[in-house]
Parts: sequence; C-alpha cells; structure tokens
Amino acid sequence: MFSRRGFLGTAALVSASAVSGRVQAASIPEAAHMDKAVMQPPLHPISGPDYHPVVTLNGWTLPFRMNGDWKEFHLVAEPVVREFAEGMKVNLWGYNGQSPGPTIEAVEGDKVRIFVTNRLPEYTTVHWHGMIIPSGMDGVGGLTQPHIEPGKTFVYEFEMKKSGTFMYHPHSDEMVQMAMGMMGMVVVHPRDPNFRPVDRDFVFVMSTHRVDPGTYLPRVNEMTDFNMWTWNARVFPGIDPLPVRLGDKVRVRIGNLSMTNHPIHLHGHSFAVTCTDGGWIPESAQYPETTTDVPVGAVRVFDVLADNPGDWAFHCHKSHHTMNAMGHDMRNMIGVSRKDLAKAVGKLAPDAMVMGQSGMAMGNMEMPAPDNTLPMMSGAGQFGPIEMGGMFTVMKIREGLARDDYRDPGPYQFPQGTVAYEVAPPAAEPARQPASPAHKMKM
Ligand SMILES: [Cu+2]
Repeated sequence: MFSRRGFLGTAALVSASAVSGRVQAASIPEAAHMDKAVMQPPLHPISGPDYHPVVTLNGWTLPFRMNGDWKEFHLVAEPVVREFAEGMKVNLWGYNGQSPGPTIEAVEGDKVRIFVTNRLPEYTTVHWHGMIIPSGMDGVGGLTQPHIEPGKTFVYEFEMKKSGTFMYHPHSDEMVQMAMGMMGMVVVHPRDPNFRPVDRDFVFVMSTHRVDPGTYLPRVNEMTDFNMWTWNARVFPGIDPLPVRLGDKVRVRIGNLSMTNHPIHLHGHSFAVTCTDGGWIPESAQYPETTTDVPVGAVRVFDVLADNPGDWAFHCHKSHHTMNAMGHDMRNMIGVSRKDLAKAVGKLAPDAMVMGQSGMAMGNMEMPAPDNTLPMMSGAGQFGPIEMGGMFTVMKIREGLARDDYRDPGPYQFPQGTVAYEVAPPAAEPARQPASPAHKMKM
C-alpha cells in the first residue's frame, strides 16, 4: 500500500486551488513511495475529469494533487531494490521506491506539472516518449535542458494533447540508466469516456537485464546476451496474473524499453492492436491476431473480448525469453549416449554432470545454484511443474468476478470432460504403416 506520505499526496491537497505564499514556499508535492512489487488496486480519480483507471502488473499509479487547474506529480529518481521473483532481489535505479517507476495517469487536455527530484549519484533527465509536448519539455539532456544534477529538482509542465499510452525514461547516460531499470509508463485517458471504453485495463513495460548468477547488480554494458527477461521488472512465477471477468472487454498496454523485440502471444483468443505510442488505430485498419510484435522503443495496445473462460498462457513467444538465468553456449546433447559421454568427460573432469541427452525438462530436478539465483524455469500448476520463467504469466478468465477485483482467483476449475486425458496404453507399439498411394496428395 501507499505510505502515509503518499496518501496525503492524493487526499489532503486536492483543493489547493488558491496558491498562497505558504503553498508557494512548500510548493513541491510530497512524493508517494511504494515498498512492494505487488499490483495495487486501480486508483480512481477523486478530482479532475473522470476516467476508468488502469492497473499496472506488479506496480502502481502515482497519486497526484490539483493545484489550481494543474495536476501535480512528483517523481523521485533513486536507487531501489527490486524483487524479480521470490528468491531474487536486484539493486536497480528507479523511481519512488520501485523499478519501473509508477504509472502516471491523466486525461486528454489536462495540464500537468511533474516534479523530478534526483537522488541518484549521477545526473539524469526524464524524456516523455511519444507525447506531443513543447521541445523544451522533451527531457533530452544537453539538447533541450541541462541535466538534473544529484540533489536537484526540475519541473516539467505541459498539456496532455492526445490520449494514448506512452513511456518515460532518462535521456541522460541512458545506456546505464535504462539497464539499471529507469523507466515507467504514462496513460492518457480520452476526454470522452465513451471513446473505446473497456472493463479492465492492464499496463506494463518490458525490460531486459544481465544479472549473473549469485550477483545483485545488472551488468550495464551487456548488449545482447541478457538472462533476465522482465515484465515490469518481474519474471515468472513472480509476474502477477491478469484476473478477468468472463465477458469483460480487456485492454493490455505493453511498452518495450528492452534491447530487442518481443512477440507477445495470448492463448485462447484473438485480439486487435488498437493503439500504439503514436496514437489510436482506426477500426478500419485493425485486424485479428494472436501474437503481436512489440518493437524496441514502442508501445502496442491490444483489446480483447474475454469470452473464453480458463487459465490462458500469456507470454513472449521467443522461447529463450520464457527462461530465467541460463547459459546460451551449451551444446545440444539430445541423442548422445550418456554412458559413453560420461566416461569420456569423467576422465577430464571427474565431478562433471552430463545432462540433456533426452532434452532438458527439469520438472523433477533441482540444480544447486548460488544465492540470489532463480531456477531457469519454475512455477507450479495444478497438473505439475510449469516449465517457464521470464516473460510469462496467465490471463485468468472467470465468471462472476466483481468489478475492480484484481485478486488472483486461483487455478481454473475445469468443467468435467474438458481436459486432455490419457488413454489406456496399447499392449504393443501401435502399428504404423507407410502412407498408401491413396493418401498421397492429388495434384
Ligand atoms: Cu521476448
């Protein structure tokens, strides 16, 4: 939950429309702070125009205060400790206690004033990716503003000219600062609440990190060989499920500030990409998909009608991105005789373990690992191990969830007779025969 300081930020200051000298003297709003990597309930607006708020996977929305007709937010750039999943914590840089930073929500036409305080050991800026704003508010250090030195607070002021889904991140030593986790999402709701409304609205940003087993700090110079593929700086089984009520219209907003593209796939449904960080896609240009590629430095938003109850995998389709820390330079041992190989390897390295001769399924295997290291794949389902890590979670579509109830509804109760099942084994290997000419394709 929010700290007490955070609550004051939302509630106590909402009527500060008259700017007195005293308010001026204390004009920087309090900065809310989050101490957990758990999805917080949607933050309904208590002032300004109404909207249906988003929820952030393993995250939260930054509270604001009204000051006259300005919406005021306060971001604090600072070192944070982020739990990627139970059993692994990483020292990152982020905002207001977590990485990624909180989601900023506003409404088309809002005037916003965003205070940014730098508590990092080096300078920073904030760039508002995709937003149509004056050049001097664009946050490119050196080009459009001086860098924000440690200990300083800068203010960004602009109007939210268009609705949509955007991102924020530094444009100041950005290779280091983004590898350290400095990023967040901005959602600008349409002024007209009847424009493409949905019942549930999820948002997250993807990042990648190289955190060697047993260590606590990303290697910021890594360019390609990452081992932590995260949604909102979490990996499976640490990523929140997406609980959805059967029949809900669902929106999922996905930002990508990693170093590669991610083809994001949802099972059991087809969806349409309805918005990018460039704006809303006209209905006439939408088409059905089950996977959408999210390029680097881009946002893809899809809308889906959740009309198929169940537990539906939702993941990046690059299979290495649904794994946690692993080496990528192992040889393929499938089909290699373990006996012969173990004998040969044993001469050279008596303690070596020969693995992988029948694949690498790990369901019943525990590998010793250093502290602060997650298994390559883990997670428990009602039928056994879920051999996934990284960018994987589950959309849980259920009948009868309450509006705005985002609690994990638990495993799906499959109706009888709807689960794939085993048949009695045949006495002998089933007979097989070559395809007869009659089976050959007619040309
Ligand atoms: Cu991926």
